[in-house]
This record gives sequence, C-alpha cells and structure tokens, in this order.
Amino acid sequence: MLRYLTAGESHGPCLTAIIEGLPAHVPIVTEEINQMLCRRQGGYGRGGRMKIEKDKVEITSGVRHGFTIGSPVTLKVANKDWENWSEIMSTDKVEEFQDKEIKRPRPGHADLPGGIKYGHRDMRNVLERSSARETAVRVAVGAMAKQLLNQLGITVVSHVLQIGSAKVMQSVDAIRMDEVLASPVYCTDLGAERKMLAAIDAAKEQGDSLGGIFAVHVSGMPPGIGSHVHWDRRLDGRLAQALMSLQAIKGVEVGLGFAAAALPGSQVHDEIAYDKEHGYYRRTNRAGGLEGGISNGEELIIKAAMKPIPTLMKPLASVNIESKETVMADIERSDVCAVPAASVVGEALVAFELAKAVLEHFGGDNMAVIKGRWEQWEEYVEEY
Ligand code: EPS
Repeated sequence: MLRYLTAGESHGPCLTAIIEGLPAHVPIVTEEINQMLCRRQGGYGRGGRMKIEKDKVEITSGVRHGFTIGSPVTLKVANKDWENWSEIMSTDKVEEFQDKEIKRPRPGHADLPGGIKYGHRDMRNVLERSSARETAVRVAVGAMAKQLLNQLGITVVSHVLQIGSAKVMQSVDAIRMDEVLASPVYCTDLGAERKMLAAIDAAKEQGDSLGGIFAVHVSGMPPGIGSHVHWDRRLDGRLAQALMSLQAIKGVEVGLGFAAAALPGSQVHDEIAYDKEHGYYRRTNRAGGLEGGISNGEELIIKAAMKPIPTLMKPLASVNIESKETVMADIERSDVCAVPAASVVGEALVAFELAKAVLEHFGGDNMAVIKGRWEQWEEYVEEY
C-alpha cells in the first residue's frame, strides 16, 4: 500500500515526509519536484514568508541514480526562516519566554480547538503544525506521485476558477499548463484574472483575506479505478477526503457537483456512446469522470472551495484565554489570498491518491510489471 507521513512545524528547521510503497524503477527528476514547489510558493496575494523561502527538496533515501529503488523515500524541505525563529522554536527550554505566548485565538483557525484538545496555553504549539506551511512537503510527495502517473500516461493539472466573487464564467475544457503558469493567479481567463487581482488588492487594503475555488483535471485515467462495492473504496470519496485534508478547504465537488442537485436527470447524466477508435465514451462529462465511485475513462474534474485565510490584519473579536476578556484576535504574518498556491497543493493531493488507487488496482513493486498489467487492462477494456 502506498502511504506517507509528514512531520515538521512552520518555523521549525524543516518539513519531512516519508513515502512508503513506491514501486522500484520510477524515474525521478528532482528538478520537477522543485518546479512544483516553486509553483506552490507563487500566486498573487502571498505574504512576506514566500520572499524568505526558496523551497527545494532534499531526497535522503529511496532514490538512486534517478530511479526509485523500492525502499521508503524520505523528502526534506528546509525552512529558511527557521534561523529567525531558532529561539522561539527551540527544542530545549528557554527561560523568560512568557510574554510572547499566543493567547488570542483567531476565529476560523485551529488555535482554540487545538489548544483545548492538546491542553496548550500557548497556542503557538497549535498553529505551528496547523499552518499551511506543511503543504510544501505534501507538494513534494505529490510531485513524486505525478512522476509515477506520468509513466502510465496520466497527467494531473490544476487551475483557479474563482477568487472572492471574481470568477471564470465559461467552462474551461482544455487546461494548458503554460497558460496557467503565465497568470499571476493561475487562471487562464484574462477577464476573470483582472477582477481577481483587483479583489486581492482591495482585500489587502481593507486588512481582509479572500478564498476561492480551484479545479483539478486528470487525463489518461482508464475506466475501472476505484470501486462501487465498498464505501472506503469509492474513488470520489477518497479524492474528496484527500482534498478536504488541505488546510482551509470547506467543500469539494465532483463534475457538476452541487449544481446537479437543481437539474433534472436528463441534464445531469452523460449519454454513453461507442466507436471503434475510442471504445466506450460519454457524449458529455458532467459526472467529472466518476460513476459509482469508479473512473469511467473520461477526464476527472474535481473542484475545491477554500475559505479565506483566518489571519486578518484587521482582526475579528476573540477572547483572551487567560483573562477571558473580549479582545481582538492575534495577528500573525500571513497571506491575503493563497488560492493559487492551494490549487498546486490540490493537484499534488489528487495525484497521490490516484497513484495509490492505481497501485492497488495493478499491484506490483516494480514499474515494468505495473506497465505490463496496465497494457493488459487496456486490451481487456478495448475488448469489453
Ligand atoms: C505558508 C507559510 C506561512 C504562511 C501561510 C502559508 O508562513 P508564516 O506563518 O511564517 O507567514 O504564509 O500559512 C497560513 C496562512 C496559515 O494560516 O498557516 C506556506 O508556506 O504556504
């Protein structure tokens, strides 16, 4: 089974991930991981931290001479900013530290529920781990999963559809990554992009923050991945969980998503067609490539809604956890909008979950064996 763990605090020395279950002989290009890390750092609306960090991955196990060798892969992304936090984040006790403790939880953040749960009176002990800084190493994990998927001709891309109320009005069918990357908000619709940039500027001026929606598109998925036979094998449910695990995500849609609730069945379901060249296909793709929790061979289209970041420069009311008095919430350095960055993380999370599902389906500890089974499956589907 493919799985991973992450560790690390936002201002600790580094973030670490261990991936277990990657088959041997997946070609790994470190620079491709770094390019994805760089994309995650980008996007208009990011705060001061991204000017400090130059995220790069260090692979310390499991890869040799450009290939996975089947052993656990360890990934490390250093926090450059740690140098400025070494005393605050010291693992050894530091005297006279009382005054800097975080006592005014931010509404919408993990500060208060995390403080109550773990019994912390200094909520830095919560925010350091709940911070979306952790997503840097999850992107490195996803970038490796993408390299595995690429071996099978599966590509995963993402783009931004909405920031605040500024949104793409027409459906975007083919995503061109060069066009996405050319946009400061990772949005290929120039009219929407202009409104998004203005919305971020306005939010910044008002000491506010903005959320939005991004979409992840996956092409090259064969039919038959995931299963209808048991709840925890449904691929739509698994992808939703993967995306909901991303900090600040409040909703996930597959295909038409919530819009399907308002339409009659005749305008929701995709008619099935067949021809010799394509085999079975759908005349439309409102299902987002998933029926019955199983991939149906069409493009996977999944959207996620991100709430605005809870740190507000003009803070909301909160309560001091010592005095119990009404106060303004704490202000930490933060981003005005991190939706473009979240789109890159979403892409990584979807890629990992798909790599896991693909390996479950095809099995194998060695890429050559997996490719052989993949080809057999393609032949079987063609003949079905
Ligand atoms: C982030 C790093 C963080 C924040 C942001 C995302 O760095 P710092 O807290 O030092 O400024 O910029 O995290 C949050 C918005 C959050 O709420 O935790 C990153 O690397 O993406």
